[in-house]
Amino acid sequence: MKKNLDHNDPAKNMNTERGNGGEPHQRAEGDTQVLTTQQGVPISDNQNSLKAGDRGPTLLEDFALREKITHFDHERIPERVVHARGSAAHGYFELTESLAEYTTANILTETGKQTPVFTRFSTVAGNKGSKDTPRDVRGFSTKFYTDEGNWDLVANNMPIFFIQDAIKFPDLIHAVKPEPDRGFPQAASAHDTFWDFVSLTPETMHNVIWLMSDRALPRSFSMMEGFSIHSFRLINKEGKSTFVRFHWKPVAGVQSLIWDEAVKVSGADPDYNRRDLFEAIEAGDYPEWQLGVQLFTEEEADKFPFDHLDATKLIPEETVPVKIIGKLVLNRYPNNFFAETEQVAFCPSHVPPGIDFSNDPLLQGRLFSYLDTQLSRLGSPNFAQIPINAPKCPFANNQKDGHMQMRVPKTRALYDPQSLDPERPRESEEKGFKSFDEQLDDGVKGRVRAESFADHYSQPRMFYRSQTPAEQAHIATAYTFELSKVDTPHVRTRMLGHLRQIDEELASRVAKALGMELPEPAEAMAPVQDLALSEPLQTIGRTPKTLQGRMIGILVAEGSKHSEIKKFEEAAMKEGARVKIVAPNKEVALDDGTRIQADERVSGGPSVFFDAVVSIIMPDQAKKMAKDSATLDWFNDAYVHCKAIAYCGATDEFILSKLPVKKDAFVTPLAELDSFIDNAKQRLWEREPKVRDLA
Ligand code: HDE
Repeated sequence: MKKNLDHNDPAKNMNTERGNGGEPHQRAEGDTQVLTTQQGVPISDNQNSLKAGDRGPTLLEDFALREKITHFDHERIPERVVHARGSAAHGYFELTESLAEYTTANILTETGKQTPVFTRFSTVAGNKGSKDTPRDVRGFSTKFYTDEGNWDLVANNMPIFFIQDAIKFPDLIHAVKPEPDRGFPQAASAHDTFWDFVSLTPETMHNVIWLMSDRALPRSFSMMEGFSIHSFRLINKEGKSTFVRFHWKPVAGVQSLIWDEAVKVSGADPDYNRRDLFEAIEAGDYPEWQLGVQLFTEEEADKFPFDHLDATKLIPEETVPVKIIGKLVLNRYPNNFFAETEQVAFCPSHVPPGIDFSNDPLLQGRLFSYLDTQLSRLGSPNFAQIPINAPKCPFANNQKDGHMQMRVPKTRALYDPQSLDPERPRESEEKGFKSFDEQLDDGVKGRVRAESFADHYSQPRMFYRSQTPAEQAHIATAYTFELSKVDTPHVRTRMLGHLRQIDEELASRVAKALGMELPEPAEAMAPVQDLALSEPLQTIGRTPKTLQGRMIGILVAEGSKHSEIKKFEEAAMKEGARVKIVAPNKEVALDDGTRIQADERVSGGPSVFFDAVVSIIMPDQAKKMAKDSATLDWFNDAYVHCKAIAYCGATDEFILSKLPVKKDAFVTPLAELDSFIDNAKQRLWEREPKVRDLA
């Protein structure tokens, strides 16, 4: 008898409309136009419950009502304990350089092949409903549906982590989450418990300084780097191992918000990054990254002035260059947020044959945690069968039963070895995953921390000193802001002691801005080294001159010149920017009689939404708008956020003249269209110290 293994093959159950796996045993939604119950019974009235008489009691027998309400009552599942707020997209990965010399994994050896992927970006500390723009680390997880099983590259947008050993993770997270007695602050590290913990845990200093940097405020998901952090292993045909660290490099370059902007964005649009991802994909402006690898041998690693198994250390690109091997393109927004973005389950232990783990003690703890937390979050060991989690290659095993089992194996023999069913799957020595034959030292069992993990200050020092002056000012200002929210004096003092080990000038700036005396430097467990500076750690210095992924706001009003608006729209879009029209009303009539619909009203579309702004308004309108604080903020904010502004005569006369806006190289009349377009590709950082009190 032919055995039916179809249910093991999600490819055969693919819902073609969505292309991301369907529901194996149900007709796809949309097959019928008639509303039905879960049992498929057609519903005649979805507006009124069943009652005894017009004004009588509702009847318990109304199964349609009970089923609908019961399902609704159970719609929520627990959110992720960390990285709860996330946004995701489908896309593909294409390998451009084969790593066949280093690994057998098909995904890293078959050039030109496109593998489907699902990528989820997240903040770490905030709840699922929190804002997109807190000062926080961002998650960057990618599930590659390879033909040898799923590979999850569960990365962050910073190349190092706060702690060296997984046993400290619950402490770190308890410290950063809202304080348990008061339930605030939400999605913020600026409070006593976080700074208490980190100031007592010097290994956190490197990630903390990244958290104080502009990297913690990404302008867009498509403008973030991603890092595996840990070293993994690649294993080749001969069983030889090479260490690897994975890097995502955004084609749009790394760009960030200014803190004041992030604060205002979070009020005006808590979904700022999510909306940007959605709108970019809708517009065909697909976010894209290069995949890079740092490859090194055990012998090379032995020469690094740090231990690569320590997740608080990055490997400078000058020490091990990043080799670009492929590209990631996100080109399809999920159809359903819950089914896909919420239910996706990433796990760093999902690797195909040819990729293996290192002994990084943080990674080792992660290999346990993700499956464990997902069992409680998704409620059943069968969550791997949810379409977004199921592999797209054939899969088969003897696992059975459990809540929400979707598979219906037709066999007597769900065990191994067995001799009753010759068609059941067997292990394969040739194809199967094998761990690297690592020769282990005969160490002594113990709760230990390697001495090679002891240097906590040299790399944060290297990071700070590698930044541009504007970035250094942002870092000092961020420490000042965060520590000003700490009420316990000894916690602030202890932090200043650490900053003295990182950089004396940084410590003095922060102490001065806080109005505090500098304490003795913290004790260093290992000598602090002056490591070579590394330019790729900068962001501002490396902003690409492009409008790709950027958004231009054009302010218009009744009677604005249509031809002028079109000129700016066309010039911006030609260079890859998206454009939004902002006006005092939702609809306006332009000078040629055309009625247009504004994307935003001025009060709902503040200039923090845009990378550069243009104002094309007639004098009567400008006079009126100059009385509106939202309009004044629109220009003032664009100016203090160092953006390019193109203005018309009326804007200049009635609005800019009322504001402390100085005509610098980035504040230009409409006639200078070309220089506006050029300026819109970056910010005028020289303006910043003139408009903001930086530490
Ligand atoms: Fe995670 N982390 N993590 N983490 N992590 C989770 O798994 C954990 C760490 C990262 O979009 C959880 O399914 C431990 C480093 C991302 O769904 C949980 C430790 C890095 C995401 C968990 C770390 C990450 C998570 C919570 C220290 C960067 C979101 C929900 C040993 C390389 C994945 C879940 C998504 C999620 C545990 C440290 C990245 C609790 C124990 C380092 C991007 O299992």
